[in-house]
Amino acid sequence: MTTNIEIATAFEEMADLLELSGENAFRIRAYRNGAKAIRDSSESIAQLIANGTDLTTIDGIGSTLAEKSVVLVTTGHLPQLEKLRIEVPPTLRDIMRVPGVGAKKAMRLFQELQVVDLQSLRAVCESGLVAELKGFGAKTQQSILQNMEIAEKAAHRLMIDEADYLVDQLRTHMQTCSAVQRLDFAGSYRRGKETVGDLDLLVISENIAMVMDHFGAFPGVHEIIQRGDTKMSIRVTDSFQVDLRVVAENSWGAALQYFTGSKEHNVHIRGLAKSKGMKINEYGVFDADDESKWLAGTTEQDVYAIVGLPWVPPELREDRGEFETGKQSIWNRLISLSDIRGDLHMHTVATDGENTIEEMAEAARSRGLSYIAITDHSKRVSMARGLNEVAALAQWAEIDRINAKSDGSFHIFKGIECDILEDGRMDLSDECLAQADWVTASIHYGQKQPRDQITQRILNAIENPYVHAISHPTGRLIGRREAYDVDLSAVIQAAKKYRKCLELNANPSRLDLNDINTIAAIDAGITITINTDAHSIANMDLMKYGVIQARRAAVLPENVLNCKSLDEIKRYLSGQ
Ligand code: DGT
Ligand code: CA
Ligand code: CA
Ligand code: ZN
Repeated sequence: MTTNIEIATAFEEMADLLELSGENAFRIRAYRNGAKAIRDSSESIAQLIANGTDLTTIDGIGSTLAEKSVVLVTTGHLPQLEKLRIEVPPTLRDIMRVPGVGAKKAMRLFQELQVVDLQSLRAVCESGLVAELKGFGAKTQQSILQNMEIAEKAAHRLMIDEADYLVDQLRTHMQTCSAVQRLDFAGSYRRGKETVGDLDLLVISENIAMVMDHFGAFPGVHEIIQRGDTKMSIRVTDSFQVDLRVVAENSWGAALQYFTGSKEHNVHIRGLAKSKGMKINEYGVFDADDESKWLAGTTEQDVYAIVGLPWVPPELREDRGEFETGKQSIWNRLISLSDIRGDLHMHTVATDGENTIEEMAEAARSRGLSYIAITDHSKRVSMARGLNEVAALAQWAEIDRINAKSDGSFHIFKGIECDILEDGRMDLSDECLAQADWVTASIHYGQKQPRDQITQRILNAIENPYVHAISHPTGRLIGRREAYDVDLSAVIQAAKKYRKCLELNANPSRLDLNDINTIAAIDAGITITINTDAHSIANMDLMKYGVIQARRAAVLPENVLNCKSLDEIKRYLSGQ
């Protein structure tokens, strides 16, 4: 049966190819919205079609997409897509994704320089042909070359939420195989890395053939790459690989440890084992002098214990100090999702969000939180209809009214995501900001300014007495846009001095700060915030990705402002 991922992928490709062929924006958006609705749907579209359900009842799906979904599910083909693929090389999609290129430029590169993929784009840039194209120039050529590197790296890695989605699908599928005794995902996914190069699935089973047959029958399979004695690899979607390894019960811990990695962590642990006269591999821990002597391997705990280590949380396995005894005592207190008590960055219908203040509050409450801050954009962000002083004050008055009706167990803080203007001033007046409970400052414009200027803008914001935190301290979009050129250690020092927070944005395509930056912030003694920056109720579920990133930096609840209870944060914000 056709999976939701397959339908969504087809519509996303339609949208891209239509954009390349210059189709109108309205039609393109319909495909993108539809793809997203289908990807996010918890129900199987194919099943709904089989039941005769009218797909247009799903938000985001109109009659055209409903019709096309039926065609795709019943015939396995989408004729319009196949026609488009002949007119426009599908590999041009990679080119339009290169920041600064886009659909129009991609099409011109194709028509005028016969560029069809990233490889040929690199070639024409390096030979200087792009610089000579009208409307391109040497500067564009240079920036394409730089940005291509980001795009090439991103092309074959999934962001953590995409990996999560695929893991759920694979888990559900593999669990229906009676030969599977136990399964888990190892590799970078288990370590919580922000992007994942491939998935590493481990299974205990005594019937390898049956497990492999079942794996090969995963509905999302594009290709079976190889099938060996204990290892099998498949390709799902265009380019993403999943490795399966079937292991024996008494090797489970050793295999899980080995394939979770990282490589650096494993090199270190192998050295440690060697120094103790042992040998460690994916089958177990053995006596170095007599390799037939199996010493451990059933559980990960056993493997670590025999080399004299406590069990290491997977997120910390990067050989960044996890072998130093001094650091190990805090591991049982690493932050987890249940430590988060509130969310201090989110948007409503007043700017570019999809839900009202009350809807956001209710959604937060139902997720077990005791407070939120509403932080809509300020006026400079005109694209999102940012609030001016009058509108901000009106919103805060509304929040006062909503809070007044509450029983006090949940609180909405009056906040604003105030823009740091290109010249370094705050977008809203101090008189206005002084009336907010919570001011988080962000850069949205002038992101390409030189290092000194960007850094100075953020320092100005930190020094402003009404600002509590910096949102988007790096501004990166994973796989799409590099961080701005900011001196983050200067920002960290200033945040420390003025006792301001830096935000670890939990959105999986942002996650500013990254793991290394988070470590630096925590080491400097900064309190961070972990916020979803939700633009809808559904976005509130992204909090877990921020927490995973924080765990990679060994963050404890006391390092995070929004782990404070409602009473504690009220006291903190009132300066007591
Ligand atoms: P990824 O997939 O690029 O996001 O990163 P990982 O860490 O998942 O890397 P991957 O899938 O190549 O391998 C998973 C783990 O298995 C890796 O962290 C260490 C271990 N591993 C894989 N291949 C080898 C190998 O040839 N030698 C050693 N020592 N370890 C390996
Ligand atoms: Ca992997
Ligand atoms: Ca792998
Ligand atoms: Zn925001």
